[in-house]
Amino acid sequence: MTTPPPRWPARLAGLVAAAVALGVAEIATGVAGAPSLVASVGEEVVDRLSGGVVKAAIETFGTNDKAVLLTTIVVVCLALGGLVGGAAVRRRWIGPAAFGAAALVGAAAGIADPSASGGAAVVAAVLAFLAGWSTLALLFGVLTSGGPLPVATRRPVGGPTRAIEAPGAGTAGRRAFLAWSGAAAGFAGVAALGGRSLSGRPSTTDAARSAVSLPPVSLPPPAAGAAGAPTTAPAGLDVDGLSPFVTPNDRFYRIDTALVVPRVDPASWRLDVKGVPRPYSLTFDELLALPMIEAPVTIACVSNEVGGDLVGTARWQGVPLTTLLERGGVAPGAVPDGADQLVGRSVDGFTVGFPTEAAVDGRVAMVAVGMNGEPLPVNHGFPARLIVAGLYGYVSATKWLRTIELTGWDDFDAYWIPRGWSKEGPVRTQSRIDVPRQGADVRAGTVAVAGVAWAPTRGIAKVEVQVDDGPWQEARLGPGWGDDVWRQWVLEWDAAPGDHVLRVRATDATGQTQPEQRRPVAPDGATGWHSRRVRVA
Ligand SMILES: Nc1nc2c(c(=O)[nH]1)N[C@H]1C(S)=C(S)[C@@H](COP(=O)(O)O)O[C@H]1N2
Ligand SMILES: [Mo]
Repeated sequence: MTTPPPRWPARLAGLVAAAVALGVAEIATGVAGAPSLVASVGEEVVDRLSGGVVKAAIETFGTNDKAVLLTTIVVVCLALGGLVGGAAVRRRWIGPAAFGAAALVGAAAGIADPSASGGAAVVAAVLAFLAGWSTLALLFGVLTSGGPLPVATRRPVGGPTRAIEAPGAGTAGRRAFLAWSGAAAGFAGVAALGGRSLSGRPSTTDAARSAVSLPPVSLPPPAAGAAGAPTTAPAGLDVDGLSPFVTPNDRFYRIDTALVVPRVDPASWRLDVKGVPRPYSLTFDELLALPMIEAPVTIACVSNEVGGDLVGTARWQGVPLTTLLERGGVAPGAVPDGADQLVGRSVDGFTVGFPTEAAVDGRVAMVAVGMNGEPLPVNHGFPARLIVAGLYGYVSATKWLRTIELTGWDDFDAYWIPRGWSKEGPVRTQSRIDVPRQGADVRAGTVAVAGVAWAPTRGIAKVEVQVDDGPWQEARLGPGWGDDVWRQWVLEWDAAPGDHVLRVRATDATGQTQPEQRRPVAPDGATGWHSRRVRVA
């Protein structure tokens, strides 16, 4: 007679087997230098979720959205493993079937993931399947017999669907089971950590990036927008806590759908220029050999909330889009018939689309290879990305650029458009208070209220601050560096004791003042005045 065991040991066995499978997948992808299967599954999840959910995740978790998603996937896998273990007690086939199905999902996600290697994903999935299944069998064996390899004579006679006995040898059996489970879990942890640290080792991309030396800039910045912009940044305002005038690369905001940053080898990379009269392709060296501009531009994310920090300013170096289009036979300044949309596609399949007009109307619009005097950081699009002044990143700023293509406005909708975001994405005028911080306690007397305001391509004409219900007072603007670049601003406030609300609003150089009405980031950028509450003592 066989007594069905309590389900809990079996569930624990399933959970541990799932952990071992995940650990083996990590070590296999790590050795191959390929992205984790968990990350590839995450990429699929991101692509399948509605844009609203993705944006909500970005808003809720900020730059931690990726970590939260990956952790969730791991926890779900472990929980499913537990359920599978519980169910497999009576129906043994459920174990291999479930691990096989999970391996198929992982392999399929790896094959579909442009930044993964399909071969490595399949090998990792097969190894994970074998590891998960055999761990489950081993732990069930211990549960049955008190040993990993059930002794034949102790095996109960029964069909293939016979249930496992309760831990055979009472306390000793339970102890053996827990010991084996602990060992397997420890192995899983070591494998996962090992796999992760292997995959974090410096890649050929990092080496190739350090070997790049940016050529000297040969063209003057375009006349419009950056008019009169000096090449070196003017010194910004010196106020404690105020955003630096030029954002250092390692402090620049990062937004993208990539769970694993694409690591592009510049030696095999090509930029394809399509939809022009004479389509062509450039190597990275050929791109670097073309005449370049350097221009400071403030870029912003459409998901930037009022007062948010998804905005930054850098000196971008690159080849003007006009140069690249003319090389393909487009007449200078012209928008060819039926080619009024420029689409930028990345190596990982992300796309943007914006009016071709914006590429040729004289604003800063380039395939950038340099950011603040360095080759593009990997996180910001190495080896090349698009930068177009005055357009939100989701319609213009393709990182890890692979192709630019002219097409019709109605012939293609880029990544975020079917996910509910506006097809056109001009950057709205916004202003932000950096100091004092929200809820800050400040001492009565003179207090510097300071922040930044931006209206790329239009320029900032005026920034005003209101204290409580008082009159709007004009702030002093920091140095200008062309109309594409934000302005720092500061107001010396004579703060009286009590609770106060500070508000800011900017007016762009066309005379438009930011509207007071609060509107959410979707579908085309937030509106409203940023405010801060402070306590003066
Ligand atoms: N390949 C790729 N490029 C991309 C994105 C992306 O998801 N994938 N996101 C865009 C968005 S929404 C923004 S706001 C900018 C952000 O650029 P940054 O990360 O360099 O600040 O990149 C753009 N380029
Ligand atoms: Mo964005």
